[in-house]
Amino acid sequence: MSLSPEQVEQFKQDGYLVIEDHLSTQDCDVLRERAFQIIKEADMSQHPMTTFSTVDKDKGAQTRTDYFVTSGDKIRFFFEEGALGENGKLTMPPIEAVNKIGHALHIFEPEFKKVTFSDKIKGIARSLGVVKPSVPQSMVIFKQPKIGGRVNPHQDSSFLHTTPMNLVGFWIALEDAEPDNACMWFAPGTHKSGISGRLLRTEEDGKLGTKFEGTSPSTDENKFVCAPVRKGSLVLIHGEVVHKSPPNLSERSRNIYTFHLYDGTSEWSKDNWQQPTEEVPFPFLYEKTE
Ligand SMILES: O=C(O)CCC(=O)C(=O)O
Repeated sequence: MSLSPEQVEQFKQDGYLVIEDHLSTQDCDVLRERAFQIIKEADMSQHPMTTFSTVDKDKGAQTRTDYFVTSGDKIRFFFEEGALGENGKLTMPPIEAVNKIGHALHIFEPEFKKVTFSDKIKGIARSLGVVKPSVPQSMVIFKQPKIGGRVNPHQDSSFLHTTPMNLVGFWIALEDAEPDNACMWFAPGTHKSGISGRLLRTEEDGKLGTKFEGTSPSTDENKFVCAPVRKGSLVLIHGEVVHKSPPNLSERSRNIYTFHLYDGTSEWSKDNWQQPTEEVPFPFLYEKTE
């Protein structure tokens, strides 16, 4: 239930690590089915993407910002740009249009909680020397057929920043992820030179917002290697490694479940877009004494 010294070394060297057969096919299907069920059960009529259109653009934009910035302790839905018509409304059923669900599946959804707080994950966190692994967020990313949007090169610690930085992404393929259906690409070694920018939470005149300070990583395209993985594989993503995924132009989806953890002995930045709330503090996988 832990990483071998070679795996730990590989992770330190490359900034990512593929672990095959982390979940069984059945486990993956349970998570996928539940994710689709959550969408089916949701009342989308009140979603900012569906309630606001051209009528009041400013109000609509602010509502969408609020919806995102306050989503850390909730289960919310974010749509593919390619699923929106000119009036800002969905042109297809939500189940085909959702880009991701976030960000508290690991809190409110038992199946996702079980996978996040499993002994295997605890063992991996221990192997990486995490003293007090704290889980700020989780997501299902659907990468829908044909319209699954591009994810530009980025470093996760730009968005979920701690001092010192020690964020790790746990990315689990719920379906095979291959070059044709937009598997992940990593630039090995780029985690060794810090982050190039940060997304900051802002508040002006009582209005929440975000701004990006610094730049996006300018990593040479030739440095990226693709990381095709089979359904059930877990990929560990160092918070500072530059990674991306292309649009999914294929006929098949590429569903994944991901969550992040950081060492709770470090400081969660007060200007991160996501903040723990009194009702839902960031849970720990274990405390050192366990
Ligand atoms: O799954 C993807 O395409 C992107 C995921 C990602 O970049 C992340 O979890 O940081």
